[in-house]
Amino acid sequence: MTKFLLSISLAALSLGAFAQAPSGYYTDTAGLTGYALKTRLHNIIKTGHNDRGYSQLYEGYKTTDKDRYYENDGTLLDLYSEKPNGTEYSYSLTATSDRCGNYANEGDCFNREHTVPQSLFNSASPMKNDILFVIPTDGKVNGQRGNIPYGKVSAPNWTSTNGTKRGPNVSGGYSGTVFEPIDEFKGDFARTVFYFATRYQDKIPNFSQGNILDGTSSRSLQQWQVDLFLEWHHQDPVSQREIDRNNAAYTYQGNRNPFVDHPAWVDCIWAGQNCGSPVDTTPPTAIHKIALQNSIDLYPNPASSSFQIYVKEHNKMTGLSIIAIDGRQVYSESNTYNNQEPVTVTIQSLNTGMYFVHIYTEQGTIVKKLFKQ
Ligand SMILES: [Ca+2]
Ligand SMILES: [Ca+2]
Repeated sequence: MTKFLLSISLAALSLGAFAQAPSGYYTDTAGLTGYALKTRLHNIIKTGHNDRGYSQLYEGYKTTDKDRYYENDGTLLDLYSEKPNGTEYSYSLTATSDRCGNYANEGDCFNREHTVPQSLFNSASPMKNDILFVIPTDGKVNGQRGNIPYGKVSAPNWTSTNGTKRGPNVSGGYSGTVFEPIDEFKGDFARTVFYFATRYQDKIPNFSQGNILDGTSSRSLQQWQVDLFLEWHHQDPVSQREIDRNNAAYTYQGNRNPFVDHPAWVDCIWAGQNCGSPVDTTPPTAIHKIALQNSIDLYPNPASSSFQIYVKEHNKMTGLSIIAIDGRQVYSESNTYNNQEPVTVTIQSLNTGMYFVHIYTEQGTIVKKLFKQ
């Protein structure tokens, strides 16, 4: 009856570009809480981790750290120099001349920043080469940080052009000098350090602790760092950038940051809260609704000719419909969907504007806004 020539096809994963956590990646985590959950995650993310070496990081960054969110121009997205509401100097991901090298000023070159300093593990592999916590940043800003912890600064003794600060810590529990990223990326750094604390929990007792680590395989981080990163984790939730980066890193080195995939696990492990989410099967609660909403991603959005629906491992899609802003249903479909592949929906025939995509799943209906351009 509908004239709209929409079609749904199950697109094959092409070169892993649309990779997501494969079904079963987080197997045997159900029912685990606290450090038992952390240890299970440790074993999961250690398995399949393929150390690509140090020089390959620059190749990896071409897929993990491309700016598709701010300038959206395919240059490097550097968390130490990005101005979310302004223009900053730009680095090419392909020109080797933009890689440090010597620098005198911000904007001269970028290099590889160990968010947990490599001095703590004596620059040993695979830590030194792990793209999930070794990120590309401006050389000058990286140098100003050195190997000090992240923390909160109120009286900076140095500030970068995007507002990243260095100075005495005021977050409590530590009185030394710390480094504070901008608000936009505070949660990103928190989840990155939580990844490190989980991936390397077996080695941490043998590392230098550096006012960051606590020498244990359980909590792994000093309490003041836990308190700080829990705050930043809540203040700055997981962004599309982090989801995309996690997928690209998985393609690059074969493991994932579980705290980008399941933010509630941060609370369950380090705060003793939220352990029911996202595999909670109890009646809907606010947390369950958020988990349900987060179990589906729709990308790209806005979309011109087609978009894709990604279903995460704890849910299963059973159908969808698209509703125009005046309430007309312009498409509906049900099918047997394979969770391991994104569902591609062709929308070339739709007029530009906003639509509501109703995605039916085994755990309930999810409504997402879609902008056709
Ligand atoms: Ca910018
Ligand atoms: Ca963020």
